[in-house]
Amino acid sequence: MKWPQALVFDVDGTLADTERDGHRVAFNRAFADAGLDWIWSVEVYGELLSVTGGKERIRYYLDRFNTGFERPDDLDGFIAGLHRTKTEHYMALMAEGAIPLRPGVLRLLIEGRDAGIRLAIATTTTPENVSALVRSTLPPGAMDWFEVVGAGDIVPEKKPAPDIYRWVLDQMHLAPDQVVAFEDSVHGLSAARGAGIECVVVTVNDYTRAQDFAGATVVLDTLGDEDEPARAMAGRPPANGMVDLDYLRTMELAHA
Ligand code: XBP
Ligand code: MG
Repeated sequence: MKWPQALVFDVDGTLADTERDGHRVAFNRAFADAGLDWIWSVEVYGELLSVTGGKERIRYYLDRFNTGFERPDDLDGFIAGLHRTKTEHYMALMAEGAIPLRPGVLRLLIEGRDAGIRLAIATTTTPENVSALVRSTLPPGAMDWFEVVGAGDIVPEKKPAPDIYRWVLDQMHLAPDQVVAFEDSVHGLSAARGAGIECVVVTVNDYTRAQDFAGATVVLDTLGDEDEPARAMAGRPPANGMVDLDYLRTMELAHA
């Protein structure tokens, strides 16, 4: 049987380095719009990333970093409203082309597509954010490249829970050992491994580089491109410097 049958991509940090200059900025703009004096610095945001999901992250901030804030009676509604505004700001940032794709992403997507490998997304971010990033970085109509997009609140438990990967597998009628996942963070790795899926980790920035990626099939700095070969932090790097289908197929042999 051909392996892998599908490539399943995380979005934030994996397709593009969106957290510091995308999500963080959008949160801060939403707070300013609401008249709040909250400012999430680069450092604080690094700590807030221990919780995935924007609404969950705001709640965590109030629980741990801003305990003095006088909470409105409808805290859920308040957070949801802030998060809606944040999503609008994030989409506007993407439309301006604020964040490029990471090296090798477009190359691997095209190779997979041309070879008839199925493509999917498994992310905790809001679905509109996925489309906004795809629209701003990939050719017109590229959302259709992804057969399944698992995103946001579609599952009750976000990463590191495996739910989003299980949901994607379910939609595609695939077993965990038929696909490979691409992640940039320990939460994403835990989610993929929890669903029994092999996971290539591409570290992205200071937020995730030092994390413990035990359980990853390989840990690389990027997927690699012609002019920018991938380097391995753990596991075997691709001989030609690029994560391509030939390289991924050797991973299956390693786990046979
Ligand atoms: C990404 C996230 C997301 C974004 C915010 O994690 O944690 O929550 O930071 O997105 P991963 P929303 O890359 O592991 O999927 O505000 O739209 O929730
Ligand atoms: Mg990620």
